[in-house]
Amino acid sequence: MSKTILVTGATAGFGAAFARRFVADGHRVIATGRRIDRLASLAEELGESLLPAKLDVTDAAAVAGFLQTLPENWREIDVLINNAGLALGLSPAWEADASDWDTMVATNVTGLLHVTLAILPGMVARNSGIIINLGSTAGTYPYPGGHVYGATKAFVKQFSLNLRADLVGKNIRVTDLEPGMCSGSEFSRIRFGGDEQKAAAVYAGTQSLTPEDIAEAASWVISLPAHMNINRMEMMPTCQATGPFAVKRQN
Ligand code: NDP
Ligand code: 8X3
Repeated sequence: MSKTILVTGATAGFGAAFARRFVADGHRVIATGRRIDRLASLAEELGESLLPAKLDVTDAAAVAGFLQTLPENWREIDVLINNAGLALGLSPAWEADASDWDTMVATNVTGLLHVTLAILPGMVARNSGIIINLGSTAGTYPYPGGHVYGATKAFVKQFSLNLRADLVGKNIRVTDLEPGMCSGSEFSRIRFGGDEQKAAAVYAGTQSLTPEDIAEAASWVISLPAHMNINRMEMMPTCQATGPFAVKRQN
């Protein structure tokens, strides 16, 4: 059955792949983000099943009033994909930029919370809905320079699980989707302030996950019978694994 799906951060990477996949699956997508030109191109590509709408998830007032700005027949959201997010920097914590930390928390944590609160009450009133939050392997496995980014994703994971605690018995599902290394998005370019070489080096010599792989996983989650909740879904490319504990030895 065709669903109405709200995707945050649909101007690039996973978000654009979600939009393409969900429309191909026969759903309607509200594609949001800050770069409206990108959303207009997606609308041109995908036709009337895609509604482009500007939304900065860090703008609390815009998020709170967002549903009311949509055409009336687009306001009942069946599926929310909380995808907008970013990492900034990879230097050790003591060399980090406080404003980068603030932006990551404002987007990955506060923004995700506000969007959830704008959409969840309608789902509860209809006793129907699916929320997929973009967590990350970084929310479980620490790595040097991952400090605040990983911590925001750990928050997303626990928030997802806690939402289910509130929603037990209701027909509303919540999944924390936790990809590992994934190329083909703007993630590393944004992390390294636009430095293409540094970004490319992250994926050199790997066959990383792709945004289409992540969309495949989300498409499956959405297609499941209503009584099945996937709590967490962690995925990595076969070239990646969790390593041993780091041990710093004295000489
Ligand atoms: P991209 O950088 O390609 O896409 C990020 C998207 O988030 C863009 O569409 C951007 O849109 C949007 N965004 C950023 N800030 C805001 C904001 N304030 N308001 C609204 N939208 C915003 O990254 P990915 O596609 O790789 O990442 C998508 C999600 O997946 C993120 O949450 C990321 O943390 C997570 N993730 C990524 C992994 C990876 O390896 N790539 C692995 C695991 C998780 P715009 O700038 O136009 O607003
Ligand atoms: C993105 C994956 O390992 O680059 O969440 O942090 S990682």
